Amino acid sequence: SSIPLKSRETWKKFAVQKFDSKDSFENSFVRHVETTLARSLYNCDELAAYQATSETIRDNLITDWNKTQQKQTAKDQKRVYYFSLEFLMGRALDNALINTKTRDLVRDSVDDLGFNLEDLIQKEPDAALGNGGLGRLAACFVDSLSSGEYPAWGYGIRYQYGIFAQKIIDGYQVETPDYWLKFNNPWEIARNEIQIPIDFYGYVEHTKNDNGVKKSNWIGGERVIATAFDFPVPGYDTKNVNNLRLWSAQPTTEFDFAKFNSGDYQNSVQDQQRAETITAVLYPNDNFDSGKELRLKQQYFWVAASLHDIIRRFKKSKRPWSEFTDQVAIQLNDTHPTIAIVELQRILVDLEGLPWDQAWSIVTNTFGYTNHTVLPEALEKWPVELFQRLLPRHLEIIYDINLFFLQTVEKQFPKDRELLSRVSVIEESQPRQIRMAYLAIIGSHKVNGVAELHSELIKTTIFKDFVKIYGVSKFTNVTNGITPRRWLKQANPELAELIESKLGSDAYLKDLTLLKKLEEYADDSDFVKKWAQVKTNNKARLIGLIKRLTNIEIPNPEALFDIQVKRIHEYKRQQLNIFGVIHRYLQIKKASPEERKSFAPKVSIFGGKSAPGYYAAKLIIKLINSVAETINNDPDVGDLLKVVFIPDYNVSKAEIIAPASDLSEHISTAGTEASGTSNMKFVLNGGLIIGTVDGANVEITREIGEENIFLFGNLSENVEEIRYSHRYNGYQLPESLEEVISAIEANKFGDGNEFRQLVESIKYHGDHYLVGDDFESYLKAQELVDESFKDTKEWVKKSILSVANSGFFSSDRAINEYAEGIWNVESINT
Ligand code: T68
Repeated sequence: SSIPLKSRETWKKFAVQKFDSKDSFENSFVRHVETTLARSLYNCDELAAYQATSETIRDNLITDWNKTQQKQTAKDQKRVYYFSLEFLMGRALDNALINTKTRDLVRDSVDDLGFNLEDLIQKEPDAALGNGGLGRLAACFVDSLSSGEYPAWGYGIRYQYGIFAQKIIDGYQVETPDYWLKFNNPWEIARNEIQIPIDFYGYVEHTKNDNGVKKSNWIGGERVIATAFDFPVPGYDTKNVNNLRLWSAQPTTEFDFAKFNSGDYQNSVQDQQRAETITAVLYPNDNFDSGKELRLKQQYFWVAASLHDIIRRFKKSKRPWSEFTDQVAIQLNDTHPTIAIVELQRILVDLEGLPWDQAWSIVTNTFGYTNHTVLPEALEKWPVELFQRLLPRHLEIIYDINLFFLQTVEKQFPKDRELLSRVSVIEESQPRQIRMAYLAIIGSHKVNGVAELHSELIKTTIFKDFVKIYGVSKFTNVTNGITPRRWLKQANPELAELIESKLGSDAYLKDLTLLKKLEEYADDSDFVKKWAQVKTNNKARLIGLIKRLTNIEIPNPEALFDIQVKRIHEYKRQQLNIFGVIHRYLQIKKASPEERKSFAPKVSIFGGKSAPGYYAAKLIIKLINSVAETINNDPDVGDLLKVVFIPDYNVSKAEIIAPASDLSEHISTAGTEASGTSNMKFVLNGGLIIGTVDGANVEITREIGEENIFLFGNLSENVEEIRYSHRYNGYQLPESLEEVISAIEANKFGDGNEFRQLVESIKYHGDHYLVGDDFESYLKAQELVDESFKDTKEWVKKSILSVANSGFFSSDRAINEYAEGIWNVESINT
């Protein structure tokens, strides 16, 4: 479908020009207002101006996107495909302005046109197609893949509803739908011409070919169409623009004529409509597997469409199948896309006619699997019966994969029946279940955890047997990272500017280790003063957000801002934090007016969503709000303590919150938080951390120095024996925590009865998350924080040194490690 040579000169004459001046920007802006939006200068509000601005930027991105794809096709090197059921992208406009370095020009231009850029940026709804860390990691990774000029695509689902919007009503979380596509979305390109049929249900036909070789053929029973939406992903300071392709489900245009002719028109149309429900809504659970049929349908739909696309691209190159793994690397973001392993094996064996072993070697060399959790309730399992109905041929293939795997294990460890049943992909439970993590390990050439401690833990706990079988080299670590473009330059422009003034350029945004040079200024009093001023300004910005969202006034911007924002989960222990706040409150109440003067003023800030069906997490939200209500209205407390719950925590709010912390909390029970990434965001923005020895906190400590972090609590190696001891020897909560619980029970924070379950799980039901065991140590660490904060100069010095040594936590570094150690892929310019 390419244009004949004789016409190409004409094309080239009119090749699209990118805007590169105020004139050319304004020209394009007005054209988009008048044509794309069909409006005029008499009828252009901020939303329209946001859209015309975005359309203009988008034109530039698409121009570069096209060239990038041509260049990558011409070079024909190995590509990476990042499969993720979640991409928590947030807003696109500001990020595109920063990455393409057009922000100043665009600010001046929209000013000319009668608008304020900051206001236009706020008009964009977040693309919130993810739950938390896992989805945001995928978003940081596609930014780094583009910035590092890797030939890479992201593949996911274009949900019509992202993570729900959270309202707080009477202190309770109330979920409302996030219909983010209400207005035209300038950041997506609908590829309606791409229509991939995806089948479900049906049955398998077993036949033999002319040579007597067995053949299997899946006849699907229900068909939907996958259509593509492309999101251009611009790299920083490069013309490289990669593609994020998200799939949307459509009904087939074929009609059920049997039903139609039998007079059942209504039902035959309704069946078609059901197709759209597949990509309607993101499942709102973080670190939890709910096992719903529609979720499995989402997974297969997305994975089958993506593989179809990848194989079509591969076939264009006319290479033999033996070269597939020189061309394609696929990374599985958690087990959610594990069915891709089975689907590729099915395509190669059933449709392409490859022998099983050859197909299986292609499959295993193609995939890499990233694990994000050790929590048992989060490990995916699917009932065999469900697979039998929904994907009958895939079930057969899983049985065969498992059979061949168990045969090799049997050879290696003869007569160890226990081992065979432990590592079998099929769990012989009632009902029988398929263990997706085991399938992912067996079908991949590398398995990685997301922080050092976590990667060690998976080798010694949940995947121990597989280390014995495959050897330790199959298991590796890639510590998570975050993109400094969004999380420093975009979120904290003042700090970025101050840093640039000392480093002499913005090169640190591509090589974050250059921040190291800031160490030289940790004692420079002028620099220290400016550094502190930036923090104060960012706190003022957050005070404004809090006032707008909650109507709570923060009277004292000098107070210590202590922040915990992340999904609400018992393992993340927001309950420990709020109990600490209550303890502080009780101390203030007990103190005389004279003694009260010695308390350091503090603002305790929370934010985060609970899964809609997670009762305990919802109770924690209610408790935080009830405590806030009491404390904020107690005249004895005054400015000494304020408690805030910021509703609807999301990416765009995180951009305001992360730069404003003095202290942030990363206090999971040791061994439960695989990595954490907000810890990295807060450190990079000059906040100090209070945390447990868990996830990436360990490496943060190593990088920034233990004198710059407030660690506390039991170590992960002791957690199991403590739990065991709780169960068999009983346990006693510390006095300090008993006092806190008594205050709750005495209705000091609304009806104490309401929080009974929360209290009882700690007091009587084993205290699984070790809140009691870590409480005193937590209070001690908080005392050290108070002490430390009094010495402003020392505190700011810690802040500067932390930022200077946080370069390791760039997602650019993480992506380079994946590229070299797992994908064997090179940047396009090497
Ligand atoms: C997070 N996992 C980890 N899961 O909890 C966090 N789960 O420690 C880590 O830093 C981050 O991944 C990135 O590696 C999640 O966010 C989910 O959101 C999730 C979603 C669906 C099902 C299970």
